[in-house]
Amino acid sequence: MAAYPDAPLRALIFDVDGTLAETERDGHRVAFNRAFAELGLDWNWDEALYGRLLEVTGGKERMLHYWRGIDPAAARAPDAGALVAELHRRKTRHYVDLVEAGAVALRPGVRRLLQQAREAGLRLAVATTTTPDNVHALLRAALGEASEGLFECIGAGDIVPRKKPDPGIYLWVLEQMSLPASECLAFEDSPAGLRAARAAGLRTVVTPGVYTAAQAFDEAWALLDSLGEPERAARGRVAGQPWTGMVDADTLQRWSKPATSAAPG
Ligand code: XBP
Ligand code: MG
Repeated sequence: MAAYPDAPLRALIFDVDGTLAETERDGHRVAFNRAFAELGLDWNWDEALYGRLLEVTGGKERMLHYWRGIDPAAARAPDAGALVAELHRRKTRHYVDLVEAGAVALRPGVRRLLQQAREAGLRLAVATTTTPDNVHALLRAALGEASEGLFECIGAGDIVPRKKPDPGIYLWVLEQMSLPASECLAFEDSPAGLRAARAAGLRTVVTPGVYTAAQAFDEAWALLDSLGEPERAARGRVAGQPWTGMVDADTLQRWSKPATSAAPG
């Protein structure tokens, strides 16, 4: 839109947790608690506490942050990193089990938009802080065989040294795809994700979820309650204008053209 008036839209880059699916409350949180119990820790992350801990992105980073809060000396001991790594290995296994058992579903409009975007010739990628195993498990469970080759690039986890809000994961994906940020759109659900995408130069569609609905997203290019389905339109604003409808490949292309920059159709 106004920011990149002449750039064609070539690719969509999706965050995973909170954006493709509501994975945090019934997936990641439960998996962390199972790992804590397995190793005999009395840590228990209830829904409210977990919401606060989400400000720290990355599971290992989140655990270390929590541990430093309740027992700073132990969290700084030489073997602390090894315990966090072991907890995280177990947590990933539990998360994959939960996802395979159907604990999380795709958010409204996600499957539809992914399919339509591919049919329309848009390239698709993932940029997430979560572990690659988790991404593959979610895509397999939610999309089955259709997930194979759907995303040409999956940027995930420790492939970059710093997690969101650092832009590193988005910059890595753009480099892999040999695309400038001006020809791509990012999809996010959180303030940290939006900051990362914006710092990489990406216009961003934000669909806040259960943990981020009350947060501010002033920098979002579009802010919508979902991507919308035929029977349940998305609502929100696009480029500062109120908007209601269903986000599909045609809509995104139209929004990207200068003629519509004043009034998203
Ligand atoms: C998601 C996260 C992740 C998951 C945990 O952030 O913060 O850390 O909660 O995943 P975003 P791991 O959606 O902004 O990418 O335990 O695999 O790190
Ligand atoms: Mg997210």
